[in-house]
Amino acid sequence: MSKRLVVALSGGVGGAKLALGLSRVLPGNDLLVVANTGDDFEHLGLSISPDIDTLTYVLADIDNPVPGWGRRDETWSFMDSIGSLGGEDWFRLGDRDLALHVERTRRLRLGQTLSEVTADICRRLGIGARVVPMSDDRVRTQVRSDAGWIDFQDYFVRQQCRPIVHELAFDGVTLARPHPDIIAALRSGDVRAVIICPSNPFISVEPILAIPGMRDAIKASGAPVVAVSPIIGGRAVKGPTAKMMRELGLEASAAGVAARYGDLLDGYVVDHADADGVGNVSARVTIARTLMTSLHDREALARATLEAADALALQR
Ligand code: FO1
Repeated sequence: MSKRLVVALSGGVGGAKLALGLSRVLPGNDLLVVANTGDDFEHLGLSISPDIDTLTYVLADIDNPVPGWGRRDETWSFMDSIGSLGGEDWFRLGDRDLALHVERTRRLRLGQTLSEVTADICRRLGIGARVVPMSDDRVRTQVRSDAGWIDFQDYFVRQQCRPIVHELAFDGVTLARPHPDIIAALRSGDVRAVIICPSNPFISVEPILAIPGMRDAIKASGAPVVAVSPIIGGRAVKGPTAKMMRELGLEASAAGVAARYGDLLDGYVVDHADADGVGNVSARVTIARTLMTSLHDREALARATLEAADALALQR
């Protein structure tokens, strides 16, 4: 009986594209997407989980494909009004999107966990795959710039990634427990592959891997671990990955990202543009088109990544 569960680690925009591809080539209950919550923050009195929401909207096919976050067919009356009242309007919350943050905040205040709220919202939006926060405990990515430590969204959105990044920290991560559903899946003996989606390795994937026990559980799952490079041709497809790597003194390349994941990787999927730069990557390299512009691209990359994992499993 072949193993069926696929566990995908994902952040926001880039990772969500591959998560969608995986959700379309796998039966719904065979995919468990581990969502980064290090980007979460409290804003306007609301508990906001950007990567969970991006994954949810993308998997429910109600995402706004232009920025990659938020909902399509959005209106902005709340933002316009909050601005005219002198409130903070740098973090753009559309009227439809706002309803999710208000409802999540209400339920969390009633004592529901982030994962309970996420599961119910995914069910209501008709999502077949499981979206599970990496932990129900609080983890907050902090960025140390010349001006000292700043919250992630302040760096990423309000300051548009301008500050120089000297260091990253995941506040609370040492006390965070991996969500039990993730550990149960990894221990099931039924995992076909662990996929690290092409999200920013530092801000989206490392918070997940930094949770005590997570890395060991992935290794002990017996499943091949395959990452998809978020760098294409030495430039980050979206977001500050390449800039951040340079500022952190790391090689801003597909090989640099693989080195960051270290011995966790069995396989690594890179774009044709980086084919000759990954000679010294210890993981088994697969060359594929990793730029995902169409739905077909998302599905094709998902299939290529699963095939790479299956080939590795045959070697075991
Ligand atoms: N990113 C921006 O660059 N500007 C925004 O105004 C913005 C609003 C926003 C609202 C809801 C949401 O779920 C995500 C939003 N994002 C915005 C994206 C978010 O900051 C990033 O996607 C992640 O935190 C990084 O992966």
